[in-house]
Amino acid sequence: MSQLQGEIISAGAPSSNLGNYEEAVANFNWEDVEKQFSWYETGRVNLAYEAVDRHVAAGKGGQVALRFSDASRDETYTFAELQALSNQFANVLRSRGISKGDRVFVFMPRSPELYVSVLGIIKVGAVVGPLFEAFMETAVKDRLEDSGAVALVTTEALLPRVKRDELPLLKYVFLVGENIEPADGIIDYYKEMELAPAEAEIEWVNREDGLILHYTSGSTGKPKGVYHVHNAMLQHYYTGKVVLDLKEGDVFWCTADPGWVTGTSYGIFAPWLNGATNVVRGGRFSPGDWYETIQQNKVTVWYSAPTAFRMLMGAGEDIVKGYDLSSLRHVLSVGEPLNPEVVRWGCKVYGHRIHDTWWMTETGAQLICNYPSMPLKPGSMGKPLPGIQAAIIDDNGKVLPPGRMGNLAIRTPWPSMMRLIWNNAPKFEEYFRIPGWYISGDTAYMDEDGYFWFQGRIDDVINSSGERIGPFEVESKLVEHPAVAEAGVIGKPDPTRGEIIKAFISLREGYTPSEQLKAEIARFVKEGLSAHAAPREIEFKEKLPKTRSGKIMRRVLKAWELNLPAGDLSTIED
Ligand code: 6R9
Repeated sequence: MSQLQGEIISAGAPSSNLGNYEEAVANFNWEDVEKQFSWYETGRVNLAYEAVDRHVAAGKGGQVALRFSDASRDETYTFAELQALSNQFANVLRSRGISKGDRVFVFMPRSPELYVSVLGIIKVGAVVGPLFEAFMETAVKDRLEDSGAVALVTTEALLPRVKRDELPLLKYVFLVGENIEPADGIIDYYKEMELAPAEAEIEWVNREDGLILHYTSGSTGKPKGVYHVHNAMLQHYYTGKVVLDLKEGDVFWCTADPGWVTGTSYGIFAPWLNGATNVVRGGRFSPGDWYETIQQNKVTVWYSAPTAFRMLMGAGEDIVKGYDLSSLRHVLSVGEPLNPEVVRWGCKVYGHRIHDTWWMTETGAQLICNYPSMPLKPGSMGKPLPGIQAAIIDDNGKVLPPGRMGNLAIRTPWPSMMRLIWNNAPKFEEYFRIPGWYISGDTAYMDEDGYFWFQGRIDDVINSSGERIGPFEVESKLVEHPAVAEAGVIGKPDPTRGEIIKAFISLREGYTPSEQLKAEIARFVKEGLSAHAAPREIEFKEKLPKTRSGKIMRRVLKAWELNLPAGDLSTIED
């Protein structure tokens, strides 16, 4: 067991929304959460209505919903304005016959149009498919093809990455940009918006109807479409209340991009379901710009990731002194293990505990968290959300006692649990192979006080800067390069990014290893798949270790890299 476990930082805010943790757990009831929504009385469900229109109906239409800024724009939108704009986009979609259950993707950098589009798609009952702006041709095509997307919202700059001739089901592209030439299937976003009425009928759906399809990586196969339903709003709302601790008047900033689940569940749904002002900052990471964002918007609640906090720590304490960060009340983290050192630094430099939270694309919302009212153990992910039962179980489903490492598992179901993997029932069932449990793929242990401690992944999934990368997707791209015979990809530990992608490659006949070839291969992945999936390190090998069935043994590559014993080699080829 970790010797870190003894360190405790006392509760920050006993008067937070959750209040006493044990009492909240004992008294918890999801029906009490349901009562917060208008559909508890009306029976009419739509997440977009609850996130936006409900606040307007309650007389809060003039409150600021969105504060957007990037290098060229600085804009503010009230709930009433968001309501009107998302109605307009819903009308644009309807005029093209797009309706309930259709998959409509958004592929663009963070912008007000992105947020308006997501809300409009949900308002017509269609399913949102967010795509990260760094995705290149192959990544975009795989996702649009698998989901059978009928429409896409994108920008002129990103359009060349959409291979429309290979996507027969993709009927419409709504293009955000100036001076757009309408062509077949290409629709001028701004022009249509201008003509569309600002009132729209909301498509009332069932709680179990589709909301969003997030593609994420596993260790094998192509990315999986993780499908969530409107019912997830229960947990988005509740975690927004008790984990983000959102209160009337809060200004919330989630630094994640909506291409990833944190950027939708917490960059869109949780803050707006709670009526908070949502800050969105476009552009790249830079410590000065980030502190400026907090200062300028008077951010009160800030949700980011360990890599970002480590980079801010690397930028030092002096730069912090140049900004007024006194608006901050609550700071949180997600995506990868949060180092105790970073938590201590946060206490010292920001004067705030950084609250780690654990969850996954598949879980839809936070499950294991640190709460403002609970003592914090640096290095621990915290305790299960009230209403959630988490446990460490062995491979047969036996619950293990405190201190024993095993599978981190969650009792099924919970409101924001994924409802299916698109087109892949066997993959979905793998997560539920032990009756009554969801198997996360993470390993952890629970201590005597009920705190959970992350240990690692069971599979080969790579976590670089909090982004999940499937080694198979990268390997598949690598072998498309003419010089590459075989490729094996692993996560190599890295002090800032958690892990970086390292590729072991054997070359085809006629190619000689060189630094130039390494750079060219890395660029090939960057341009074909996405920048975050490109290997930062490449090592050429004569031969890669393989099983007799021809599978590359990443475990052996990892052992090579870390100078560890390679373990059981009984299945190796030679
Ligand atoms: C929300 C999100 C999920 C995987 C998960 C785990 C890792 C997330 C963590 C954490 C340690 C935490 N992870 N939170 N590891 N401590 N607090 O990140 O979703 O992109 O699907 O990644 O990320 O390994 O299984 P997703």
